[in-house]
Amino acid sequence: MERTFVMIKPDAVQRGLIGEIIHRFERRGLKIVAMKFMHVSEELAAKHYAAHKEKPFYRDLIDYITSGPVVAMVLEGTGAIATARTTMGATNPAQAAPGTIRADFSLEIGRNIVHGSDGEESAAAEIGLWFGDDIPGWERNTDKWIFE
Ligand code: DAT
Ligand code: MG
Repeated sequence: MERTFVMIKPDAVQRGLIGEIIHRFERRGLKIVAMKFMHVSEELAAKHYAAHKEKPFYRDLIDYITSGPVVAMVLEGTGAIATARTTMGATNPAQAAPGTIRADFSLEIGRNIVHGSDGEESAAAEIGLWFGDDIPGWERNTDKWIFE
């Protein structure tokens, strides 16, 4: 079963949206297999956003993600990587579809409240970086009503 890394960013934590965001993923059927409330070090932020190092917005991005606590999690389910991304909506909330997390709760690209891995490679790398590679699975009583 596919796994993806999701992070509730500092703005969402500050705005009291942790429960609301987790609710969206939970309700969709994605299974939480790891989760922690934590502060992001400069070092972890740099590793997480290494692909964006040369971008003009890189410094702002690092400042933003280290500006307060976040909630990091690993979600599991059928096509979890793409499903989490469609539940989140487009990177720029101005272009995100109504009903997505980003469209419903945010306005600007630099305050887009949630992160989700964008592919198999980044999902594996981000899960390893934030949680290590030994996350146990668990059997959810509702699995057979959500997964065929
Ligand atoms: P996503 O978070 O949807 O995977 P990304 O990986 O392209 O998007 O970029 C990571 C984050 O960087 C994104 O959530 C917000 C910020 N960002 C991306 N493009 C930006 C831009 N053009 N200006 C400012 N911030 C940007
Ligand atoms: Mg990305």
